[in-house]
Amino acid sequence: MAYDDSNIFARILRGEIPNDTVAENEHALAFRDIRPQAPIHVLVIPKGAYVSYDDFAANAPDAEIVGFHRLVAQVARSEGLMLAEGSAGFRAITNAGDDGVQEVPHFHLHLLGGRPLGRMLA
Ligand code: IU
Repeated sequence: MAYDDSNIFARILRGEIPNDTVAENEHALAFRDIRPQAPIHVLVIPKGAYVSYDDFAANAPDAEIVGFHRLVAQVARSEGLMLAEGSAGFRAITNAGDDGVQEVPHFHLHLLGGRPLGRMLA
């Protein structure tokens, strides 16, 4: 699927739409989901144009992949979700394509926590 830069997260990255930013680095932006599914629900997106996780993992430069994941860790730490620092846990997921029920076609990782999240896979 070709990347369409009219998607809402591309518009957030261009500063056309406000967002509740949690953290940012050279390669990625983290902001609160507008429809939170848990007390902590942060989306982390790369600044580059990738439709979905597989596109990002296959095509992003190494520095962007590392920068993205370091921002995930930074947010996990600042939100109190790090297991090594006493957190009860969290979930990190990414939806891809129609079967994955991906709503926004710019790769994003959901970081969820702050309550027991239940079993996800039946
Ligand atoms: P997806 O199904 O993994 O693509 O989920 C998209 C998420 O983006 C979903 O949780 C929305 O609540 C969230 N979101 C948002 O935070 N801000 C927006 O303007 C829009 C969607 I549109």
